[in-house]
Amino acid sequence: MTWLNAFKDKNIVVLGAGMTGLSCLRFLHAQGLSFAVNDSRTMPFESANEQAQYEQDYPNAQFVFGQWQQSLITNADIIVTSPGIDLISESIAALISKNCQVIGDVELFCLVNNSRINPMSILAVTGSNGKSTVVSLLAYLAKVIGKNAALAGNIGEPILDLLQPEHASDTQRANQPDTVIVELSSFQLETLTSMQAIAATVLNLSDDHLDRHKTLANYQAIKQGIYPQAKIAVVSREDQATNTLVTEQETISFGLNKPEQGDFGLSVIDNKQVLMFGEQALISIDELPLAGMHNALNYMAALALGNSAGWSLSAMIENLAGFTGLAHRCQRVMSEDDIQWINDSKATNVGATLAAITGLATSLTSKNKLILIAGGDGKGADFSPLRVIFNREVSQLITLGKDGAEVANLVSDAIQVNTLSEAVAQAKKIAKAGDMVLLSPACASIDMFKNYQVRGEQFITAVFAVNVKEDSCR
Ligand code: UMA
Ligand code: ADP
Repeated sequence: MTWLNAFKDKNIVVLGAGMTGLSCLRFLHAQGLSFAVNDSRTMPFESANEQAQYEQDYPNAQFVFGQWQQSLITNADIIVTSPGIDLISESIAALISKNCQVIGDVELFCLVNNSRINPMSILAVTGSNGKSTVVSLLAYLAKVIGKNAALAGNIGEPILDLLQPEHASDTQRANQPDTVIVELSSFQLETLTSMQAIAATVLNLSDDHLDRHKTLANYQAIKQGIYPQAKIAVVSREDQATNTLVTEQETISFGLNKPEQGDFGLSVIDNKQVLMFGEQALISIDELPLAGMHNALNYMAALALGNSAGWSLSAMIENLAGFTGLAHRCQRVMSEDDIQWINDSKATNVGATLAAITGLATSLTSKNKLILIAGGDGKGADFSPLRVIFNREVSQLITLGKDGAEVANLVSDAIQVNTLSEAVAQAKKIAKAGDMVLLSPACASIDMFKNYQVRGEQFITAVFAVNVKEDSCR
């Protein structure tokens, strides 16, 4: 209960009224605490009616919208902030007093969880790419092998929603999961210091969110903030930059070469690439639905995390093939034109697009072309790591969006278009049967779409439209 004592009679301000802010509101309300919710947007709710409903349901909360409220923030003892708010930005940094405790929702979860008699165990995942795939795979494995685990964090499930209040009944407590599989973004890690995970990993690192974190070194340091109190650090042998700060704890490593005892890796057995745990052969990767070496690494990271939690390795291996992946990640779009249309809209950074091209180009014969649609909001990233692979593997680059011109400059003959449907129509003109058209933007979608899902769905619709048009011309 120490955390609750530290919160009682304090000026608590929740910053942001999005998914995170509202989960903080529900949690603080359930503890009987009073607090304010400040959002710089005038109407963060869908409508005035929704706001009125919140005001009625949460009388212990004061809602202040439209600007950062100076008096509120300056007088706060505790600020619980949302990940999308850049606390270093000048508009807010100057308002926060030196004595104020600034925490994120995941930190609040950990403060509470650490103080409980039976805390939930935590498996924590970060990295520039593959987080959602790995945590979803882990959640799938947990379910099929009968573990009581829940998925939370950046994947879209605010973690505080998993906590039962202090006064919860035994039945309510019994419904609580015993393990949390948490996906953490760099934004969430910035305000997190108290997490005591059973195992934690930084899957990989490539330029991302540099518009906020400024330098790759700073971004790397923030990502590695996942390790300090983890019992086991699950580390990549493919990218030393992911684990320069791992010091004292036990480690399990994963990588594409032959592993040491206790680590995960690959070995060629009877001409097949086989997942290995030390000397033990686990499963051939051609039996697994998620293709590409990046997914081989994702499988290993998930197995290492599950293994750290004491889950049976053989039970996980038996069920590995049952997980068929998430939408908008190198997903085939059904069409009848014999062109392979691939939706990788979730490739919102350079590393993801590199992985997609590397993984998919190997499946094309020398006669087939790869046509790539890329561009969007680059978030300050350096696109130059894509130059070599674009020039080697991509027959035609088509670009769009805010940073489309910068992406186009990587090759000599890119076509620049204004809309995604134009990009698809251009690709359709060029592609022949057997060719592949890949949407893998290396950029965020927010310059043109609500989110990457909408971008992916519009791609699917556009592919469908060019196929229908073709049919009606026959
Ligand atoms: N807001 C302000 N001022 C600002 C910025 C935001 O008032 O300067 C307000 C907005 O008006 C809005 C609220 O803050 O009302 C939104 O807060 P938020 O941006 O933190 O978003 P949430 O809805 O709380 O969702 C967050 C994560 N969003 C971000 O990190 C941007 C979600 O990740 C996450 O799923 C959710 O918490 C639950 O944990 C999304 C994401 O895009 C998917 N993550 C990035 C990524 O994956 O690359 C990091
Ligand atoms: P995240 O949650 O970190 O954004 P996702 O699993 O949603 O990761 O995948 C995002 C993008 O990264 C997709 O385009 C996917 O194909 C690609 N990807 C997945 N795993 C990896 C990996 N280990 N390395 C590089 N790219 C990856």
